[in-house]
Formats: sequence, structure tokens, C-alpha cells
Amino acid sequence: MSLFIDTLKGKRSAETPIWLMRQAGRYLPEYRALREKNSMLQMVQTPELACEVTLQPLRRFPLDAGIIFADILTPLIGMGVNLEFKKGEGPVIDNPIRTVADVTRLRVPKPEENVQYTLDAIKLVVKELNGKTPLIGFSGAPFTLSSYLIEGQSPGDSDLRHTKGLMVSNPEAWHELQEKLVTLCVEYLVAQVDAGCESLQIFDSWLGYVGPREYDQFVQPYLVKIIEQVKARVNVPVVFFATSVSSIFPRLGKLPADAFGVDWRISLPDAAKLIGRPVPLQGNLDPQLLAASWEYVERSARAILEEAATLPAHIFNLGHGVLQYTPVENVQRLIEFVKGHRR
Ligand code: 1CP
Repeated sequence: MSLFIDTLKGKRSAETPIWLMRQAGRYLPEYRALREKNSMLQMVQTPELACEVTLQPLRRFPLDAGIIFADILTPLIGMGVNLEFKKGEGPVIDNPIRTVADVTRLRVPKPEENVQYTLDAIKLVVKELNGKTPLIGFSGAPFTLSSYLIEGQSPGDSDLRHTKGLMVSNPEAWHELQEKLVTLCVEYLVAQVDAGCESLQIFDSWLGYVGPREYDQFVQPYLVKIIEQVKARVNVPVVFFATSVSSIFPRLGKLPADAFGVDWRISLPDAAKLIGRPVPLQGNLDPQLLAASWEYVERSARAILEEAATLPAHIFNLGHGVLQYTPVENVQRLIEFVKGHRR
């Protein structure tokens, strides 16, 4: 057992566990050095490289969990879409899903045929960690994965125009797509646990664009399915994370997740009230502050830890991923500060 897993199971302890979303990434010089010689996809698809990048932040900092280096979008490649990570542009899919026929054409490959490289990377990492630190597996949620499949680029660039268009004008295609993604995600998450991950996180990064009625009709049923099906097959805690979703927290609180990630737009006690049941919360320092000023980070981290004292359990994290221009020193000091705190 570990502090991180115990806390996710709701156990209170004097220490607060900490890990950071995107803790592996471009703010680390050793990541940039590998990235200079390899594309993002090469790094994810070469188990030795993915293992190395996963371990980089764990060698530097006393983090309480690792997260396997992959991307929410890599499992989509095997469905038959052309995914590329373009310099400066982020992910691009040049054959986006726009019609019923496009949805019907999508394959739902087994994880062993599709993402064996990630499963192999997990096995390498778990062997290296040797029980010292738990590893987190993850997947995107169907809504967010759909938004990339349908927009073909970062969904925010088009305000999810095509995604919402397909959802409401072609609900049958939408529901067929969600069913396919549920199967893909469940199999992928279970396979990551079978390979050695001790907890799972579901990322629904673009959910904040959806209103409550559309959430109820087009999103919620599939989130419930994924979490229920995963929990019926593997016994690990499942964390649900989305951003800009405070206004639908009362709805999200009803999901059968074990814990919730919280972004910086709401305080942890307010989030807990809206979520409405005593679950562990993970978060919620603004990553932009971490990049800005250590003095302010220290004040903010102390305030977050004080606010978290009212929660049943708390895992310290950022409200979203580490930004690439974040000073490594600020990350180091934040982790030391949280590790030195007693509640
Ligand atoms: O150029 C580079 O070096 C790649 C930058 C990068 C990295 C480091 C991308 C491209 N993906 C990743 C890894 C990654 N992505 C991880 C690894 C583990 C870790 O956290 O250390 C994880 C968990 C993700 C998840 C992910 N990818 C999400 C969900 C979380 C979030 O940030 O909201 C999303 C939305 C993506 C899509 C994606 N992949 C990469 C980028 C730049 C983006 C976002 C693009 C956009 O704005 O739409």
C-alpha cells in the first residue's frame, strides 16, 4: 500500500500525497533532450523511451505517484484515424469523423493490437519502481475523445462546433460513436491495470463546454458505463478529472468515481459541497501561478492545504497540467513544501 492509494481510498493521514498532471514533459531539460531526437509519437510508441520519460520526474522529485507517458489520443490511431502531433499546432487528425459512415468505419481494436507499446512501457516502469511508487494509468473520456475525432484539431480552436453539431443533428451517429469509445476505453483501462497500474484517471478535458441538459443526455450515460464496467473488472481507484465544470459538479458527483480532480477555478471546500458526497479531491493549484512566482506559490499551496483540511481526503496536484515554461525549481520547491506539511 502507499500514501497515494490509501488517500484515494479515503484514508486520512498526516501527510498529503502529491503528483502533478504532465509531470513528465517539456519543462524538464532531460525530456527536451530526448524530444529533440524523437517525435512525440516515437516517444510514446517506444516502450524504453516512454518508460524513461515516465521515470524522469520520479528521479528528481519525491512524488507519490507516477503516470505512464502516453497521450489520451494515441489509442485512437488503431480506430483508423491519421493522428499527428504537429509542431506548434498540437494534435491534428486529417480525416476527422463527420458522418454516420465515418463512425461506422471506425474500428474498435483490442488493446494488445492497438497500444501494446503502452502496456509494455507500463511493465517496464512497474519493474523499475519495484513497489516503491504506484503508477497511474489513464484514458480520455468519450466526450473529449469525440471532440478531437470530430474537430480534427484542438477542440477549443473551433468552440466544438462540429462536435455539438453532430451530437444534436445526428444523435444516432453520436450514440454509436460513444458506444465504440466506451468499449475502447474500458478495455484500455483494464489492460493498463493488468499490466501493473494501481490507479486510473479519466480525463474529460473539454467537458466544460457542455451545458447541463446535453451532459445528461449525451455524456453522462457513457461516463457511468465506463466507470461501472472498469470497476466490475479491476479493483483500483478511479479518478475523474475535467476542467471548467464547477457548474455541473452536482451532476458529476453522482458518477461512481472514487475521487475527483478539481481545477483552480473553484476552492476545494466549494467543490466538495457541490459534489455532494464525501470523496477524496485532487488539486488544485493554478499551473500558471506555478510558472510565475515561488513566493506566491508558497502562499497558494499553504492556502490550498488549509482549505483541504475540511475534506475527507486530499491529493495535492495542479488544477491542470504543468506548463512547459514552468521553472523546474518551482516544481521542486512545491513538492518539498507539500511533503513537509502535516495536517
Ligand atoms: O511536444 C511534446 O513534447 C508533447 C506535449 C505532450 C505531452 C508531454 C502531448 C501532446 N501529450 C503529452 C503527454 C500526456 N498527455 C500525458 C502524459 C503523462 C503526464 O501527465 O505526465 C497525459 C496524461 C496526457 C493527456 C492529454 N493529452 C490530455 C488530457 C489532459 C489535459 O491536458 O487536458 C489532452 C487534452 C491531451 C491532448 C494533447 N496532447 C498533446 C497536447 C499538446 C494536447 C492538448 C492539445 C489541445 O490543446 O487540444
